[in-house]
Amino acid sequence: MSNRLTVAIQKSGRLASDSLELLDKCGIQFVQSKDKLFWFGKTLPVDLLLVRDDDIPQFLLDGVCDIGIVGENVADEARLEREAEQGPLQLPVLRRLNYGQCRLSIAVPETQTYDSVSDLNDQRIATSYPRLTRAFLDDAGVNAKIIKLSGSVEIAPSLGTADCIVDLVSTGSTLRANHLREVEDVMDSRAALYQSPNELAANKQVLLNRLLLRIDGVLQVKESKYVMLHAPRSALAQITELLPGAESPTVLPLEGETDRVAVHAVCTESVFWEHLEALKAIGASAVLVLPVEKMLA
Ligand code: PRT
Ligand code: ZN
Repeated sequence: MSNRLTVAIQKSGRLASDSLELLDKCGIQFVQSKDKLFWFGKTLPVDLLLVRDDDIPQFLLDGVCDIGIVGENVADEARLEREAEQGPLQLPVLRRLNYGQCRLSIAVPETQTYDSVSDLNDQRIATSYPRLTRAFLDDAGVNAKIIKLSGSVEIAPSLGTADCIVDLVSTGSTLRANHLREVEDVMDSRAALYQSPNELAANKQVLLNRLLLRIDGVLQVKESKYVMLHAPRSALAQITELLPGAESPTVLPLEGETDRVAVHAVCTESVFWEHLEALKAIGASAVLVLPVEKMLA
């Protein structure tokens, strides 16, 4: 049995480069094969499968890969589809990631009046996410006809093949261009790291835990900043409170000063200009905000 961990990610598309970058930042380098389907991990026993995003949930459920990165929208739809055939299934989420954010929304033609979800009764709804849509409608007690389309869902109302749609939205410009208006949020989604429900061998579990620690470090680092400043000793408590996401900063003496000290802290949440202005207002000076390269909690 292989002692290498197999990770499936999208080969090309919206999640591809962010997923590769995440693994790269975790220190995994790959030998890229010519067919670009399987990449061998050089620096850790972690190999990559590069596939269409729609295949990733199946690969996880069938144990073709150990872990995989895919949008929650795709994972949930696939799980519901499989559950309809086989009954309840597990597709454990290991980490929600900080990219691929979007929402699955119901949109109606701009000219159509819409007061509440009950207006969808007896409507024809085009979507690539029939299971998620059905679950939402069932919860809302709505009885509508779902038309499954595999792409170009947004043009269905103008073609007359549907009355409204359920589709992914990020900026909203596709809806606007098609004279559609968002009226309900079916789900919020982002890329997530999933684990196959198949049990992992102990040595692979050790490897996975190691990888997860690195992923946590990478996710933390994105927001984290190292902040250095000078401050009156008397304002230390207030200063610590103003530093976003910082715990017990390092306090150092300043040569030749008795009531001013240097404060160093790792802020794990975004540091904005407003934070710096507030720090200055209570006596901080020489404030420096530095990026953090790597972090291991
Ligand atoms: O080839 P493959 O099957 O692997 O890729 P794909 O074409 O099926 O997927 P891809 O790469 O388009 O999207 C992969 C994942 O990215 C999705 O499953 C979501 O989890 C996530 N994601 C984030 C999005 C969007 N944002 C998004 N805006 N996926 C699709 N869109 C589309 C949406 O369908 C609509 O057509 O973008 C359009 C709307 O965008 P706005 O900005 O105009 O609102
Ligand atoms: Zn796809």
